[in-house]
Amino acid sequence: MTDTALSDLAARVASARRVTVMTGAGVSAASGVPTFRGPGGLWRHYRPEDLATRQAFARDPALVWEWYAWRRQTVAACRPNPAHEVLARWSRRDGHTLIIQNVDDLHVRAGTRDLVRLHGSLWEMTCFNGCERGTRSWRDERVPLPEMPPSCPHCGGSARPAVVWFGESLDSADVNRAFNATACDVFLTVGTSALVYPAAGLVHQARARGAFTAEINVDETPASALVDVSLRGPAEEILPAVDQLI
Ligand code: BJW
Repeated sequence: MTDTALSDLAARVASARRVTVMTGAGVSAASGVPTFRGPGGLWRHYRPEDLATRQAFARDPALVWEWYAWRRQTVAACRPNPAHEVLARWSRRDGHTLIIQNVDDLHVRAGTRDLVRLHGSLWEMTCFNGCERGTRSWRDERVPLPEMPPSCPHCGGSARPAVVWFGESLDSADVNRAFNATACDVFLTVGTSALVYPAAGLVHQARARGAFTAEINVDETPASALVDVSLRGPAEEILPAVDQLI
């Protein structure tokens, strides 16, 4: 990463009318939240693709809830880091949209305004059986959960985390908002492996619609070759550096 790349990105963000940022698990890594993939990304010997599905939950709800309970406990002890804080400040500017894949709520706790949440929240639940009242999510921030696995307060069936698993559709209103936000001057993708769709397709959309595209990541991703500038390094250092130059 060069100083020129940093100052180029800062100048683009400063002069843009519309800036869209999309984050992934890497933005919370410095807060102590494990990422999904890469070193330390596995829980026991399971991959997210083995646990984050409706089929996995139907097969073994206790196992899947054990994973979520462990993650809730981990996240409860974490605090937003400088990357969340910069993005929270930027969210107060007109024309700024933050799209998040993270379910840890650290962007919310940093004070971000008006974000587009693609994959739900660890702190909300719905009814796994889809009972009428349980299709609307409810918030439960208790750590540890008093009942494992937890049940739906409406029908007594299984409760599930209100997150989007593989093979499930994202909320169409959120997808529309995210798609609309790809009509921007600058599209910046931060701390995501750019492997999971439809989120991973947004940077392609933004580029096709004429945005200047940039990536911040400690490693190369499938988006690296596509974007106009790829800044290699930790989000919690690069975002404050860009912010200082604005
Ligand atoms: C740092 C750093 C630091 C570390 N600083 N960086 C098109 C093509 C192919 C497949 C599909 C497709 N369309 C749909 C699919 C299927 C599927 C999919 O994408 N599969 C791929 C794996 C191939 N998608 C879906 O099923 C989606 N649904 C859907 O499309 O519905 C329509 C449909 C239905 C039926 C059939 C077909 C279509 C739903 C996807 C839901 C994803 N859910 C999860 C779990 C959420 C709940 C939970 O948390 O438990 O979301 S999976 C997991 O991956 C989580 C994340 O949000 C998501 C993305 O991961 P992320 O955030 O990028 O994290 P990592 O760990 O992968 O990467 C971290 C990065 O940070 C790394 O690059 C590090 O280098 C970096 N990093 N420290 C900066 N300090």
